[in-house]
Amino acid sequence: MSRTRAAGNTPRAGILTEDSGPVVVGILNITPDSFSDGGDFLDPEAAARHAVAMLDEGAGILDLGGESTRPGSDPVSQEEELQRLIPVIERIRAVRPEAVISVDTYRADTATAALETGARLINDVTALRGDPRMASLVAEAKCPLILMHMQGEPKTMQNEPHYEDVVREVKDFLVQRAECAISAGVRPENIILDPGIGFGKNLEHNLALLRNLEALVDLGFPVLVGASRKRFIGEISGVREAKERVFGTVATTVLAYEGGASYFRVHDVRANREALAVAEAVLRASRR
Ligand code: HH2
Repeated sequence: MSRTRAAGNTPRAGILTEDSGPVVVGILNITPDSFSDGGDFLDPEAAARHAVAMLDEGAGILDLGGESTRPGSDPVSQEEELQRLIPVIERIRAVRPEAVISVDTYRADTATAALETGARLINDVTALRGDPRMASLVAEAKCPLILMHMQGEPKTMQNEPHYEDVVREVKDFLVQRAECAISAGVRPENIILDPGIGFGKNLEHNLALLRNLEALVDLGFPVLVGASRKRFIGEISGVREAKERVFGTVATTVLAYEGGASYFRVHDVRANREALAVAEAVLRASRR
């Protein structure tokens, strides 16, 4: 049976409760080189202010990153990653202790320090392949875990992405990574799956995944979509400036919600939150 959105059939897992609707995940990149907001939030005070603004606009989760994974990016040292993340987590916790903070990292030591400082979710773009200690750490912490698909690695992933059948291959990969997480002791109800829009994927691949999200939703884990401001939106809309790709991003959010996704990782919280509220109301209305 297809799980494509109709009222009341959202898979419940991670931090979702029985009555939570779609969850907006606000992006906070504490980096000098992220593709759309690099350098904007390197100052911990500016980062914390932006975090609070996103919470006020309706973000249910904040996703903090200390290393860009944009195409062509280089990794940073773990020390640098921690120096960027920890002061910002501390500041957010001081002013909004109830905020749900996710950390975008593939390093177990970074995840440990972030969880100790008050983060509650781990967003691993390598789906537990980046650090052999990550699976057991998350299992022990009993925290939600986002498993994302990526072909290749950020430095070279957009050179020539290739698939026979992108939807089937992404689905098979995520099934295998979820099994790996569960066998390491991660609770199934803590797993969130993500097709990894733009990670080793061209325009056609991204569109196929967004159009066929139910292939992932049908696996029974909640699905997160992160299309915000990405290059394929610029290719379609002709908007070159990443920060101005908000309207195209909103289209992906609404369609992904209709396709069954539960979490939406975005830079522009208010626009996506309002669009989701309207989409939710329409989809809850009865159909003749
Ligand atoms: N996309 C980015 C980073 N992390 N995590 C998940 N789970 N899903 C995504 O689609 C995803 C992600 C890339 O976007 P952004 O954080 O805005 O840029 P950068 O990697 O340049 O910091």
